[in-house]
Amino acid sequence: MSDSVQASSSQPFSTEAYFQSQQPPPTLAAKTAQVAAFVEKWQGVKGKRVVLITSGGTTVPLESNTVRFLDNFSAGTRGATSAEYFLAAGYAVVFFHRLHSLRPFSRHYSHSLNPFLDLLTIKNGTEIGVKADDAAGLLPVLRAYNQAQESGSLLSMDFQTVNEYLWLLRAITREMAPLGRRGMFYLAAAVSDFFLPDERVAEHKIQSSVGMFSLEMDQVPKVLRPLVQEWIPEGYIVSFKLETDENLLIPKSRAALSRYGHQVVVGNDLHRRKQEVVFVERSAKGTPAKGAGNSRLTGVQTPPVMDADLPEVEEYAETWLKLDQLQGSEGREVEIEELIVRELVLRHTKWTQE
Ligand code: PAZ
Repeated sequence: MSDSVQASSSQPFSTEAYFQSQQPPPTLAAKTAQVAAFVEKWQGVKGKRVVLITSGGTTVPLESNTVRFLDNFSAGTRGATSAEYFLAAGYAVVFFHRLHSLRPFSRHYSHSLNPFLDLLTIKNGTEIGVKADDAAGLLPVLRAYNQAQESGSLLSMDFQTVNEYLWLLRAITREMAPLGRRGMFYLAAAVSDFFLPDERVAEHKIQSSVGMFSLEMDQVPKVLRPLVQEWIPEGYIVSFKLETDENLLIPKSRAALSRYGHQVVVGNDLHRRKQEVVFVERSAKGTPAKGAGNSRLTGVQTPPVMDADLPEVEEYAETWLKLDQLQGSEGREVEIEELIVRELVLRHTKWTQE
């Protein structure tokens, strides 16, 4: 299919035009109410911090009775793993994830890598137990899972299409806005850059009799801009930048930071993402970006910008987190998400105290 896919060169949708023209998902009201109740519960707990984690990839359906859709590689490992570390750090977590992608706790026993039936034994012909070798590893996972269930500190909510993702993201972030600086937004989902507007989605399965099939897609609006400036003006916002060309990682991460004016971009290379990431931030001395992209800092409203319009930025700080630098110093297996979350919690604490 990739040979026949090409992006449209027409003007991209603004966020406003997108929400005016594309249908909301039928679950919007019910899911928004769930988030509202979750936020209300935790807002009443003094000092409790709440993080929204977006996780997994979005789909772009080609038919409304969907047989075929475009997808991406993300399994949701980053989001599901990070959720566990945020819970352990005392956060309440809204885990906004792609349907059927990895989830906190159960990720350790995914059907393909570690099927849970392999952990079980039958005792006395009728009772089920856990194999002794596996019980030690299962115990802390089960304890943490039970703790999250009992305290109600994990709210899981799914999306599938990019349209569902966008509508729900706006609704969830707006509900979380009253948390002010106690809210963190950890945007690790791999969101499609292109979509098919409702009016160009075929109703029924596209027939092979159409002959050659070509697809013209529109650009998904860059919602990070209104998210930072309007939906959650006080939240601590962490976006992720994925690249496959390592030379682009830092410049593109800086450009995102400069353009949207949020707090951190975590850059990662597709193949090295489980071993290392880079935090790109404004350095203490750093001069905020001039013109477009810094309106969160200056209160100035600016129009959308294209790559060519990127503002000049003077100072950034880059911090690499690399598993191989630990060289076994922790004496146990460490996941990169533990380091990411540890660093972010420190920064968020500072942010809430400022
Ligand atoms: O889900 P996963 O663990 O397989 O991958 C995580 C990731 C690479 C999708 C995430 O770290 C990320 O970079 N998300 C943003 C992707 C983007 O630039 O749109």
